[in-house]
Amino acid sequence: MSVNLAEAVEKLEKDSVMQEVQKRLDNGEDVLRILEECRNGMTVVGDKFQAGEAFLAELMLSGEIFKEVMKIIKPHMTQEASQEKKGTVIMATLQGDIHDLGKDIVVTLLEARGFEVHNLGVDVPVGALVEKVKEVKPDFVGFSSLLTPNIQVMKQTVDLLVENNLRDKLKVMIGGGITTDKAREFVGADFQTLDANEGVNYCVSVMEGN
Ligand code: B12
Repeated sequence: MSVNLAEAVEKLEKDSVMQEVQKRLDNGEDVLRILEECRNGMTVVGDKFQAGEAFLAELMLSGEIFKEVMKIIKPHMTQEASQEKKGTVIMATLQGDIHDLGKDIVVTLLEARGFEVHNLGVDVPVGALVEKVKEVKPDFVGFSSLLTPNIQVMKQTVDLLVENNLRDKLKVMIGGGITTDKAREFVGADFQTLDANEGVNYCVSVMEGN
């Protein structure tokens, strides 16, 4: 019998989630589809938290389950790793925000498609990001943001890139649960998405001059 993955994540049924993910991997199901279903379950946990119907511990547990899922899914995402370097990307979750699950999916997919990725982690100070841009001169900078106040921090960072004459030399992309096209405009980014693969396709198409 097939298990509803999003529902199992929502109910925090770790064993059932892991068994179902393994079964689907064995059946050759698309890994991004599996991740999307898990993400949908986590969104419900988040909504319940917001409505006061779930505790922080439950939010944390949903994150832990997702990390375990990523552990078994990751080898299936890196198989097609390309030898030729496509471009350089700096990825970060900026200061004030420690959510990293979505960012790390983007990192894995970019690496699998041949990009050199500098993953600066979470809670990254604005100044540190700008210094890293000076050092590695990337083609892209990607911000992952899950907290509303972080939109202001992304804008501050892009403004600082402009002040340092670094903005014209790179593309800025943003993603993560709370980002929208309106947020992209406010931040001054080039691209926004809620889909990791779409972000990677954007980088590929820019590098190919499309
Ligand atoms: C798991 C989780 C946590 C975990 C995080 C674990 C971790 N290591 O990341 C923990 C428990 C630590 C946590 C803490 C908190 N959380 Co939280 N959390 C969540 C939850 C349930 C899931 C987030 C997630 O990982 N989703 C799965 C990933 C895969 O999805 P994703 O990030 O959107 O990424 C996908 C795409 O967006 C895209 N993507 C992501 N980034 C990027 C970047 C680029 C460049 C590109 C191209 C694509 C891309 O790729 C991914 C796959 O397609 C959300 C609920 C929600 N609706 O999102 C709340 C949520 C984000 N949390 C919330 C809150 C309030 C908090 C806390 C403040 C709670 C508290 N009182 O302490 C703290 C904040 C701590 C901090 N300073 O950051 C709120 C934020 C509300 C807001 N609008 O500001 C949410 C929305 C819950 C809610 N509905 O209230 N949280």
